[in-house]
Amino acid sequence: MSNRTFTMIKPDAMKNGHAGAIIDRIIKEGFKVVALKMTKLSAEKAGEFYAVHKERPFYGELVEFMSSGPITAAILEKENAVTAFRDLIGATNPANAAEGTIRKLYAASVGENAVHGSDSDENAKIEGDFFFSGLERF
Ligand code: FUP
Repeated sequence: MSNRTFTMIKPDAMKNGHAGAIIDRIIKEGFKVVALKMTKLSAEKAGEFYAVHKERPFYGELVEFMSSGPITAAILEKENAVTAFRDLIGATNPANAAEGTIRKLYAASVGENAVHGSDSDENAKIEGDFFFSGLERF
């Protein structure tokens, strides 16, 4: 079990001014931020990041949304980071997310759901490498 996961604060949460509160919550939950940057995905890069969903009906909207504005990307460290972080963000659809989770607090819909969290150790590594060079992680 790896102790790192990858997250993005998505364009909706960035636009609505929730980035600071979300990062604060993540740190208070015991995650250490080992890489952090604000950036903006091109449609091409967003498509590449979500390539696993290429055949899904929501892929076009997902790519459009994720390239619609800046995001904050981060690598987080904690014991059992992937599982612990998915517990903290809650279900993909905020309507189904548990009380107090980040998506319950800040997300409006399944499409615009405030944050991303890696779903496996393997993807955490792939996604962290997608955004950060070795010089940008600590
Ligand atoms: P999650 O791992 O919780 O981010 O969820 P998924 O990997 O299943 O989905 C990735 C992203 O696709 C979601 F964050 C939002 C988008 N999505 C939709 O827009 N509609 C859906 O029905 C499912 C996912």
